[in-house]
Amino acid sequence: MTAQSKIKVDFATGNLSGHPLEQSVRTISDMKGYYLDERARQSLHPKQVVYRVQIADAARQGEEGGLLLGTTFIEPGLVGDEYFMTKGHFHRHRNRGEYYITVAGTGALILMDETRRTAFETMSPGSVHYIPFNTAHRVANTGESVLAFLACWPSDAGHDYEVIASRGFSGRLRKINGVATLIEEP
Ligand code: S6P
Ligand code: ZN
Repeated sequence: MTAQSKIKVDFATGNLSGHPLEQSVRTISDMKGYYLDERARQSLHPKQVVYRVQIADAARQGEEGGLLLGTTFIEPGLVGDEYFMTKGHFHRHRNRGEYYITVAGTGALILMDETRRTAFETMSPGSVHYIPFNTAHRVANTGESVLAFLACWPSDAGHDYEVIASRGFSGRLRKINGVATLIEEP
């Protein structure tokens, strides 16, 4: 007996199609507090999309032993000298890792361990990134086109946004003289 998979990935764009598919959007107004230059953020249209996330079979969230698959699309853009980026999170269950695979565009995966040591890996089509457990992760679009990446993570990982929302990462990725540079926070 053969069965047809219900979800498909378009490897040109990263777009998932089929169902069940859950989609969410983060706009400039959702990113309040995440950027250094709050006036620059306020000068942008509040409904400007920063990123979108598609998750296949999102109902599996919370299920022990399962895996989730999703695509994130980050628009190109800057808030002051900081790139459009995801909020970033630790997994609620800290001992859960994740894979990111870049499909389109260029960017940076910013990683911070629990001692607040921050580093980044550059992302380009085909690049594979392993996010170890106990590591906060955020992606910034450093290019001129949409950055799309696939993610695969344990369904029971959960998300802890609190630490990042309140303390941020210990470094910010900023466009300095045209170059993506990680600047340590004082
Ligand atoms: C989930 C995975 C991604 C992110 C997405 C948006 O563990 O890391 O699907 O959720 O890239 O980022 P954030 O920080 O807003 O969840
Ligand atoms: Zn994650």
